[in-house]
Amino acid sequence: MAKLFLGLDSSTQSLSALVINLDSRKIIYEKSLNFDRALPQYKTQNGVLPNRDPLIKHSSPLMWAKALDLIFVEMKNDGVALGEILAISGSGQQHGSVYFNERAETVLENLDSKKTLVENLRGIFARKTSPIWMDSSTAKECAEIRKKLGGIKYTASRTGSDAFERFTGPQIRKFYKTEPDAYAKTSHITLVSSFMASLLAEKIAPIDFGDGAGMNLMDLRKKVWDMDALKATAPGLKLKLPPLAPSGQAIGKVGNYFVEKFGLNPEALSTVWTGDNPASVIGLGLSKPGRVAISLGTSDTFFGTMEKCRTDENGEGHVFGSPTGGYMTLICFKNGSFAREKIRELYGIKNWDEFGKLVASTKPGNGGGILLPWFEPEIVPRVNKPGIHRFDLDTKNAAANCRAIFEAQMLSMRLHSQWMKVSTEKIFATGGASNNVALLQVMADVMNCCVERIEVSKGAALGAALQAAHGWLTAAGKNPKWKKLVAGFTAPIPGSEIRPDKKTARIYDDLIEKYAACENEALDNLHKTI
Ligand code: XUL
Repeated sequence: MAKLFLGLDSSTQSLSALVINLDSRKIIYEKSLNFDRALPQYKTQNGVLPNRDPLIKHSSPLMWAKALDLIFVEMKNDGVALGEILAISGSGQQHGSVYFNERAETVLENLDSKKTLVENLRGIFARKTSPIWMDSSTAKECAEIRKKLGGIKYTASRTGSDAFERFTGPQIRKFYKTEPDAYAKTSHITLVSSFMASLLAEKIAPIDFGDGAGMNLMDLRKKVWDMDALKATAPGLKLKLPPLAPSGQAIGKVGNYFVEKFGLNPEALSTVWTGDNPASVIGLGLSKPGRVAISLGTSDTFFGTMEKCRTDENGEGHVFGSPTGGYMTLICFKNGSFAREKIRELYGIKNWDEFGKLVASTKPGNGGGILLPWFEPEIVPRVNKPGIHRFDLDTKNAAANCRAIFEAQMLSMRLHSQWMKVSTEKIFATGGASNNVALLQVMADVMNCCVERIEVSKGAALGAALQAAHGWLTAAGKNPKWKKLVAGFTAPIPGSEIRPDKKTARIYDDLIEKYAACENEALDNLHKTI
């Protein structure tokens, strides 16, 4: 029997499945199901339910459950040898939360395979919708929690991050304050990751140290629920939270529902899921500190692993438990591809090829021209009042503005990742804009580091499949090593290496000072106008 492992990734816009064969070291199946297109009855836009308040971003846990049913139907129809899968793991969009009532445990233990998952799960939610990571409606609750925990530095050093609007603790606090009756009727709170794992295991699944650190509720160093943080968030919270556990740890056998309905092997293991960023650490082969990934997606993220736990005193970056052991860092810049697209639109640039050509036609450093591209409220640095700011930059010069936006995004990453004190020896670039060579050259020069491209569309799902394999080997008493396990699966795209130009890199050593000064000036002005 082939050694097959299934990884699922429940992201904002889609549910993806990826199957690996550990013997042949091949990805043998990949499928993605887009929520808006496959499940229009839930009326989401890009996976989010419409809301009049632009700060509120919720989604539907029933839609995620429906997608789980559908992806198994797809796998079965596509002839995936479901009976040969030895273990399943997964990853979910981070921070989102699901609220169960007291019926949930019994219903989960008795899922009826003659019904759909949605039919089974009706009536087990204490809150119909789930706040997700894009929600920024909890500024007040963040301030309250931060104050009770002793300020930014202390909150960050204790829980891994300052209190952030999208983090689960502030979201729970808002729920408790605005819907106290529904909060009182909540018996279990899960994350997106542990919700999906609970369906597969047919019992409330643990939360792992990676996703758990995205809640402002876990003591990062001790890896237990932090009683002060819990108290600062909402009363009686400890009883509503599942236990914490390492990702990939076996929860038990996969539930009967999936065995009877889709022909899964009754001996297959169901394991603890993690967040999509922690899973990508595995899927991108970042277990070695010094290798970082820059993902140029909806939001741009910068992440990598750290052996020692170090947190950001300024409270901009995050530290999570890494699924490969130790810690991982993550900095999330909200104005990623959206801001790049805005500039493209603004200057009527046809496509990304042309955008890249314009960047390449200008000189590195842009003659000192700087653009702060905060089209949307920004996470790093914190900007609540969107707007763009130009310094020594001609608004009419399209090419200079194209260069300026990407230089600013890279300079900002360099500036705001200094607290990690990780000396970067290789950057793996992923995400939509990473196939633009002109942009990658700017990345290599600003960071003064070699950049290689790696296919990320499957980064989290691949990480999840490898995590399933790791969990299965561990449960079998083996002592799997991550380096060996991921070998062959996580290679960068051959020939994609871009080296920094040493002379150009020096230009950015100077420009970063000016960038920091411009950022400070813009932030000072913003604070004056708020
Ligand atoms: C990380 C974050 C996002 C989501 C996207 O803190 O909020 O990257 O995990 O799914």
